[in-house]
Amino acid sequence: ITKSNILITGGAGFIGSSLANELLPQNKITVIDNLSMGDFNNLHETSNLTKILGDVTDKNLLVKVLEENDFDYIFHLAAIASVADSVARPYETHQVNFDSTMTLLEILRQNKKSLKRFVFSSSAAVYGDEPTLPKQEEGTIRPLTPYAIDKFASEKMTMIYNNLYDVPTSATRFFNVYGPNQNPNSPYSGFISILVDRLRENTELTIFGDGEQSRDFVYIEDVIQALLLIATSEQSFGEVYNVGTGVKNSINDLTKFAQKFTNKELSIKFDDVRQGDIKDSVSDISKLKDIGYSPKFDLSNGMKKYLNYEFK
Ligand code: UD2
Repeated sequence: ITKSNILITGGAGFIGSSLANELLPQNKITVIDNLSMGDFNNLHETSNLTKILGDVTDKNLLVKVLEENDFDYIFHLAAIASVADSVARPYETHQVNFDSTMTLLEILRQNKKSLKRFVFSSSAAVYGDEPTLPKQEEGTIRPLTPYAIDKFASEKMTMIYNNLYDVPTSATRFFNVYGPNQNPNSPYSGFISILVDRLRENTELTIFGDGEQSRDFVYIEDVIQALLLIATSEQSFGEVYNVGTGVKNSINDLTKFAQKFTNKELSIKFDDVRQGDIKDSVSDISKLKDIGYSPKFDLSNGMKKYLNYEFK
């Protein structure tokens, strides 16, 4: 994507800021973020960047920003990305994780302007504890938490606006994304960001369960590749895509790898399995491959790059 006008909600967060930084040299970027997990310092300062401190639940703000700009691409990445938080605060998280999507779509239905694509970021959470592996887009959906329900509803609404109202949309289902600038400071932060934080601070790591549970850990650069492909493919209108690597790794293997690579030994406490935790998760990425995706990072390359960045 070049010479485009782009809105990134949640653009100061982990995935949003990485996407913004990738696109900034060649495009004009507007970022909306309430800095609940994000940080404007994640973004490269350039004259192409407009930062708006605000909330995606603020309808007037969204109306104003879309009125004043003519966006070619909108990446809706703002979310309360915590499953547990959605269980504790279902109504508040619904406003962020669903209502904001609906508001944006509705503004666009009334005036698409030059919009080429609206990309919504959904989650592997929609599969719930469905045990069939790997998870396929057309496979069973079993959303078990307010978070998963809101992501699924947002995703479906995003597709329906494409099909019924010709708002050009697509959606992603992220698996476990990791890399630089992922905020480790919440108990529900990504495991890898917590692991790296514990290595840096020499503090105790807690592993919930026996550590044999596995996830499809996908490096941020591959996620950016996927977002750009999905936003620009002619095939992806009204479609949702798994974004992962297609390979799973256990929490224990990951912990061993990181200790070995950094030459540090962590003190590890094993605790009870986290409520609602899924045993194994891995994506089928054939659909994404069909539009040209080819992940550049396996866990070992990705972890090396991330650890080199953190321990430089
Ligand atoms: C991921 C997403 C979540 C949702 C979900 C869908 C992240 C950060 N979260 O949750 O938004 O999409 O997938 O199923 O990507 N663990 C520890 N110690 C810790 C932290 C975690 O042992 O300090 C374990 C945890 O119990 C789990 C695994 O590590 O078994 C991965 O946890 P996570 O929070 O990184 O991601 P997950 O898969 O629960």
